[in-house]
Amino acid sequence: MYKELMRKCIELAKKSEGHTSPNPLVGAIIFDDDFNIISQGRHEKYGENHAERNAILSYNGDLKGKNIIVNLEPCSHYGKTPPCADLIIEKGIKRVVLGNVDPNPKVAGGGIKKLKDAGIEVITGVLKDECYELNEVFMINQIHKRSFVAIKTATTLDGKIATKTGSSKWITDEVSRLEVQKLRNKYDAILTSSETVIKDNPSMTCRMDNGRNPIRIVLDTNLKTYNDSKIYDDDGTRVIVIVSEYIEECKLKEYKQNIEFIKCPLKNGHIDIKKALEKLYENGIMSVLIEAGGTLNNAFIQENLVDKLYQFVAPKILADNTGINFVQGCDRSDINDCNNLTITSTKLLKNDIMIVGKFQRG
Ligand code: AOF
Ligand code: ZN
Repeated sequence: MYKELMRKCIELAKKSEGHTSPNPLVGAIIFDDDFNIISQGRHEKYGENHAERNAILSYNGDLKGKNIIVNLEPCSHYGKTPPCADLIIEKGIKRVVLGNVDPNPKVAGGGIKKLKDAGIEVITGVLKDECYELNEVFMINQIHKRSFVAIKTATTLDGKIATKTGSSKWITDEVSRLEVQKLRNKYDAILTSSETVIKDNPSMTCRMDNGRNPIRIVLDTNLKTYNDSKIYDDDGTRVIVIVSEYIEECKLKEYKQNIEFIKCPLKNGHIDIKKALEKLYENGIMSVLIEAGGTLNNAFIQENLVDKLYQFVAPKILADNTGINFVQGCDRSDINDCNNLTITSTKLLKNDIMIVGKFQRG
């Protein structure tokens, strides 16, 4: 029964996708000993009430002797709101069931300790893997102090993303493309290359109902993208262009006012992508979805900077030697040199397959 309720907490929390960063997705449900749901709440938006507080405050009656289930340990610190653990104790709740311990050093077991010291029963680890996956971005941010990085690609069955002339519209169908919109809604930022901006002139916005635009990031070492590229439209969304540390100030001034420039050291004549990611994390970007071509995808993969791959595969075979691969740039003759992933899910969409894989990354 706890598992069933935890699944509901996860679904509840997911409704806030795209709105809580850098904070976690959290859902909380209050229930009685017969597992009847009394109240529920979620963390709706960054800076607002935590899930437990919303679940507690949306019920007017007495909560003495009731139970609460939540995917993340209740907090014990004074942040934007007072500690949720204190409120749970104050309301006389007798049992707290949770998924993950909070890795945030301000909490890190402190919430559990507070509850236990007050005589409350605490059950931990319910659906802990599913709860961790829900907050994979927050977990990586807190544990490794870096951004979570994913690649999204749309390929033919033979792994091509375009013909040599750049013809790529459309490989996958509209159902796959809607899934991409959901990803854009979920990630803090979309990152692409100057080549993709020049070739495809993408807008990289989220056109899903009730969606929100991700921050748009372009890697443009020598600033060769056009100022009137759609990606630079001033629509109130942050736009960041990462350029060489040697770029002249006067060149930056030729571009639109809404663009934030970040100067970055180079490595072999290109932006040092590891350093670029560090700078993005310093700039508050907790998760990055790379939507670019084979060369940039490969650069990130070979430097072991990717956590996750979303590959949309269409039932098409391009069968052209000169077509562009979704990762390219290596010269390998030994099959043992492959980059390996673990497939975490596959989903048959209308005509296409969505493959989600994880890379081994510290
Ligand atoms: C949330 N929502 O439902 C829970 C959180 O910035 P603050 O003061 O709101 O505190 C954020 C921290 O509180 C967050 O990093 C996490 O450790 C803890 N729990 N946060 O935003 C919630 N339960
Ligand atoms: Zn809290």
